[in-house]
Amino acid sequence: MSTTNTQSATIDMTAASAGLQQALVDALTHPYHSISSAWLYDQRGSELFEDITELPTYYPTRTEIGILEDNLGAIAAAISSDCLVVELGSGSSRKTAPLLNALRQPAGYVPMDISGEYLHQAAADLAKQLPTIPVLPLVADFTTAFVLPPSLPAHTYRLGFFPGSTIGNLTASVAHTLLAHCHKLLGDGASFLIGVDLDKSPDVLIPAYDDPEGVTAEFNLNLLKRINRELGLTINIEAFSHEARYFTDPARIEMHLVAATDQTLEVANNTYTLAAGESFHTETSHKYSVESFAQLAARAGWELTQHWCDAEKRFAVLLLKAVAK
Ligand code: AVJ
Repeated sequence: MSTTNTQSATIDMTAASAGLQQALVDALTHPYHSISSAWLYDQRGSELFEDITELPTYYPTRTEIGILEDNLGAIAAAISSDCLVVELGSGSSRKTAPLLNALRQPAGYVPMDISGEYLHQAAADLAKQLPTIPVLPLVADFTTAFVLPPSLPAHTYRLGFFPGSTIGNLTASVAHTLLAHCHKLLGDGASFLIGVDLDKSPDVLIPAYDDPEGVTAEFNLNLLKRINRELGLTINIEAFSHEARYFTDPARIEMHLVAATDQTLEVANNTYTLAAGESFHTETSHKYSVESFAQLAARAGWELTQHWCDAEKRFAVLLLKAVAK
């Protein structure tokens, strides 16, 4: 490691902040200013997302929980006993206890999340609630080629569980890579239970991502506050406004932070400008149909066997089975 004076100024920066600075510089050096949505989820961002899930206009979380509750019996009946449950991006694991309770003798539960602290707390809480099921937390990023913990309880099959329509944050190509990796990792006879938000009228979608209470705006603007705090910058947050935009082909919501007036940003001794009306694109949330998602899954070795929706067909929970190779 170099110890020159010019580098010592950056030595206090954590690895995460260095990554954030790189993401910001990348966004500013490209004509289209895109920043990965992963940066939205610092401590405050995660809290704000939890608040979003309670908003009247943000239907996905409560709709998915309703679908799972209403169909637990049918879901459990379709999944073999002695199955190891692997949850991707488990977070608070709040949708998992009812599922594990309903399954016939699950062999164990592997909650997986990128945030270690959050994960271990959630895993400990769950182990208390379900003392007979071995819980083996795994700190990993599901967008990489992750592997399972080396010593697992004996089991016959594996079930992937990926609720929340988190897969919607991924582009079709990254989603394909993830599904193909899980097909390999979960092995023969595996199942995959996955929550997918369905395409619908922008009259419903836009308020879900631009609520009258302004919580989603705060969630989006928190990225700039995080950047200012972690990178020691002075971006004028008041000059930016939150926008949710709906697009087709592929169907998606995009979140943007739009500059009202020309902005000059000083980052790592370089000056960048953002003209009035230009934006940072901070998140994409893809919307599928059951058929379009089934096609994506089929290309990655998964066959749609059953699915469950709410009465208004806003959200779907899909059960996929691994096609034998
Ligand atoms: C956590 C990615 C599923 O896309 O609906 C909610 C994130 N962003 N409101 C979604 C989010 C703004 C959410 N996911």
